[in-house]
Amino acid sequence: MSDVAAWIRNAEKITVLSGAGMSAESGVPTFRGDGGLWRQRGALELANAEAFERDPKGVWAWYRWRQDHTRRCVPNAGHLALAALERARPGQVLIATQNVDGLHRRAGSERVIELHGNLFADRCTRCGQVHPCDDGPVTSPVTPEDGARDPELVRCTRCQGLLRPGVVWFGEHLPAGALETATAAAEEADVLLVVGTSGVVMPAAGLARVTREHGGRVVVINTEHTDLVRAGDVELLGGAAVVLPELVAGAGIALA
Ligand code: BJW
Ligand code: ZN
Repeated sequence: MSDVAAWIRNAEKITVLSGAGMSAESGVPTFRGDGGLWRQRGALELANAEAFERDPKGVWAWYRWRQDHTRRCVPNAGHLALAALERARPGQVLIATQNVDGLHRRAGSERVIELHGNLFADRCTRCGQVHPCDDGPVTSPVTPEDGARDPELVRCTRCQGLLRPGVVWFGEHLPAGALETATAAAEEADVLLVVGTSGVVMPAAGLARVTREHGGRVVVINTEHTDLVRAGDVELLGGAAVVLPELVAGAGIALA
């Protein structure tokens, strides 16, 4: 831990790759493992284009629930520590997140690349128009227990096309420019913090290799060991909301 804090203190560029475990202590469920179930259906069963084509209402029910649930979640001490790090080192920190929950920005981080889109940016399947939905009231339209009610299918105000969640499903391209910006940041990074991801989804998981190949240090922070860890990396086992504040404070940066 003290070595890593010293690397952070001395780094000119710090990049963060975050995954679902980053928000676990905020109460946002992860995808894989015990947390990834909704109405007895696996998250990955629902988070894909085929499921949406087959059963748009069923998939929307899950996403409306997630929108509603996520609005009630607040950034945890890990998100806040990364925001403090960026405030202390403006222009030197970039977060490439696989998360669609918006919690890094709500914590105050500004240089955030959302590799897998955003939960609150519904998009038209026909014309691509984005319909932001992040300022609505918390309405509890559907809960996991509420199996009977289905959400309304919303249509685009411009072309009447069906709206879909503004996220990236398997087989779909990442948002324009997102991977390029994240890759450049991984190349430049003196330190890459890989936080709370199982590291099985490409191309995000490949960013760790990019940093290693360019001579940067890779620090993997996770509650469990993952196959992302390679010789020369440092693995810090623990929750993101515990490890990140310790690390940032250890680098001499005030958290508040
Ligand atoms: C804690 C903790 C705590 C718990 N503290 N830690 C190369 C090789 C092979 C396949 C591919 C390849 N390139 C592309 C592919 C295909 C595919 C892919 O990767 N497949 C593999 C699975 C085999 N990739 C794609 O399709 C991507 N698109 C693409 O590459 O486009 C290019 C292209 C397109 C078309 C033609 C040709 C090229 C798109 C990937 C989209 C992923 N989408 C999802 C759903 C998003 C929508 C939504 O939110 O609903 O993204 S899937 C899901 O997995 C979600 C996540 O962002 C992503 C990663 O999951 P993550 O974040 O790692 O979560 P978990 O749950 O897996 O892990 C949580 C971790 O936290 C665990 O390790 C815990 O231990 C830990 N943890 N509590 C710290 N408190
Ligand atoms: Zn449209």
